[in-house]
Amino acid sequence: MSKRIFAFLMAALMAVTFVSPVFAVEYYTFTDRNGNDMMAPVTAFATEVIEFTPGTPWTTQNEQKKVENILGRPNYVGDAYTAKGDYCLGAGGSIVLGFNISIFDGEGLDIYIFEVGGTVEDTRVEVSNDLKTWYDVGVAKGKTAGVDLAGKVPAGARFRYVRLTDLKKSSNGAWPGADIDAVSGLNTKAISSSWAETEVQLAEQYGLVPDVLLGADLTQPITRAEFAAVAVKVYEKLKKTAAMVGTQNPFSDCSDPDVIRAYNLGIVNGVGGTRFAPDQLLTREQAATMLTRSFKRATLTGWTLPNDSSFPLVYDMPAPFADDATISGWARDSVYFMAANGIIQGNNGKFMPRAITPAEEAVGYAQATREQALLIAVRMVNNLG
Ligand SMILES: [Ca+2]
Ligand SMILES: [Ca+2]
Repeated sequence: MSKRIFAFLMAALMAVTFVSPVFAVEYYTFTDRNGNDMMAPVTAFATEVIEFTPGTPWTTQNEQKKVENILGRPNYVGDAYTAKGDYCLGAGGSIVLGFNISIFDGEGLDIYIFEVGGTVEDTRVEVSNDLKTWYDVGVAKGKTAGVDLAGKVPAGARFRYVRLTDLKKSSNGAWPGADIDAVSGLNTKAISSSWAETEVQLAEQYGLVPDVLLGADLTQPITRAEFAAVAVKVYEKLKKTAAMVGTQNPFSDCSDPDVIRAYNLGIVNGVGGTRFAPDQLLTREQAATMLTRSFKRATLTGWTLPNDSSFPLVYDMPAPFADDATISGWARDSVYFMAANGIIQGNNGKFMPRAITPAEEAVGYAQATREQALLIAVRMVNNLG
């Protein structure tokens, strides 16, 4: 049994053992060119074509000129002139692919190329994290074949882009050059900023990353629905029990199960009328308020959102933030409760609770990012759990 299969079985075992599975990642399983059983996280396949330059000559077949065929999981079907689902590089052609995860040098192979078709064709594989500096990590032999980054990239480096270049092994026929069905990372981690890396790893270990954020770029702003899912995870971790499936859904614009759970727990409410605005982005003061409610619901017997004022938080008031005057009245108690417990910190003395000016609005000032949300969630569990 390979280590990957073993890890998968362990994950499956833990999923049935614990309320909150630590490894919720789903895997795509396949057999490689040598008959080995392999698996790649389903989030690890290329999601974006950054650029491509067809080779000369290129294929005469319109189906294999569809560059999007290379994205997502392998889906090649058919043979000869009925083939579908692959992209033909053309003789010497190249393509740059983007991923929603970071690929790193882990155990064994790190990137897999799913090459299809009758002729086995080699591809040069390069990796980059900024589309400027590229590292040549070797040749993927045709058919399903992987490359190992070991010794070819700086220690600790991670990559969001892969460039494939056909090596002109077979430049003739209807499909000149390599025919690629899919490309995946095998050793991958969430895209996050270096300052958030420790907490993101802890969030994964603690089971605080909801399914909706698996394979998401964590440097991006977090939506209200995504944040509700994180807030439910925090509640479950602090309460050491699974949240019940929500029974009431008062929202006309959202049926997300985590949002409904969060609503029934009193962690979130709507934005007015029957709207939840699931895709709206969250400000930092809204984030602090929602997660404080997760804490209250998990630890204060009898707490509900409507009777919140009967449950004052007990803490030593820290020094006010420099931008204290811009913190909304409804958020102040939560913000300083979090600050007093070392869960949130200022940046140059400011909390940056929300955007005030149109210019601040325009640049997304004070928007909470996904990794900030996970960082706060981890500190809540560490400091209040
Ligand atoms: Ca490796
Ligand atoms: Ca495909």
